[in-house]
Amino acid sequence: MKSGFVAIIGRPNSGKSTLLNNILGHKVSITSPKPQTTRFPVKAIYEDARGQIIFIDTPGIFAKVKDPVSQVINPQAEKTLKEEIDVIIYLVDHTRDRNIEENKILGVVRKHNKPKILAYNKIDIKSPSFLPHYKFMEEEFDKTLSISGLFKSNLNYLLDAVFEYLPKRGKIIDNSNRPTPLINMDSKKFISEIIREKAYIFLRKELPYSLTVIVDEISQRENNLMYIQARIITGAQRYKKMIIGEKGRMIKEIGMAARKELETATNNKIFLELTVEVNPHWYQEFM
Ligand SMILES: Nc1nc2c(ncn2[C@@H]2O[C@H](COP(=O)(O)OP(=O)(O)OP(=O)(O)O)[C@@H](O)[C@H]2O)c(=O)[nH]1
Ligand SMILES: [Mg+2]
Repeated sequence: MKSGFVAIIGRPNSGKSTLLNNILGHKVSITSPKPQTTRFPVKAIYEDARGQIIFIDTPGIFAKVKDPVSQVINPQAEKTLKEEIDVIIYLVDHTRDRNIEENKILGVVRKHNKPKILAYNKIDIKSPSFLPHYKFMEEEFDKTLSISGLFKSNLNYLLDAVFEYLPKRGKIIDNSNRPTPLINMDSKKFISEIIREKAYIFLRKELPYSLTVIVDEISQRENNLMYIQARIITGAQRYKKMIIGEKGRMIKEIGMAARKELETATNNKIFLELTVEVNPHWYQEFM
């Protein structure tokens, strides 16, 4: 059999987390239409008759590193590539033109002498397409594929390519007793991510970058009821107001969407107590 570590890298919003979830057939990494959704490398196991892959979904590398969130998450993606990686999947969103971000990532990838797969993602979208602007990259990669992570097109070819380049080796992680393919998240962290995802989806543009979510308690109550207590922590009073929304409508919407998804995932009834707190140093303390 074969096994190894496979990093998925690419610009923010190129579809890395969507791809990982759809390869696994299991949601492990949150996704949203806003860039910089993933904040830390998410590791998860894929397995079939050919062997075992430990996928690492990385935060998209951002060109501007002035804001505190990018300062924390940018180095994480680069650090992942310094760890032991057997294959790199570089996702390109062909619907957006090349820019400084893309150059930065290409620079990071170039330093690696491991097998590299270039995957043009979102091929379900025909126009706009900047594919010709990326063609020059193909010669630096061992293989080039076109995929749609969202619609699961050509993911089998992507997996074939990954297995082709993985070394012959036994299982890296014993997954016989694992409830999920996720490696580096416990249930508190996973639930906080689901809540953060809903905040990304419902809140206006800049706001998601100014918050984090902490789950303080998960307890099993009678009649299949799971009680979850969580806090959204944000940097300023005015953000708190926006997160709560008029007559509490926004926080209610975020909470309801998170609860529904968690109920489906756990097959439990869920009571989610969600509050909002201000802490100007949240990114130092909680990221
Ligand atoms: N049409 C189309 N949309 C896609 C595809 N893959 C992802 N998307 C959308 O692109 C957006 C970003 O997807 P994510 O998976 O969150 O992207 P990401 O690369 O993980 O982003 P960061 O974590 O911010 O770096 C979401 O709105 C996805 O639904 C695809 O194959 N086709
Ligand atoms: Mg992501």
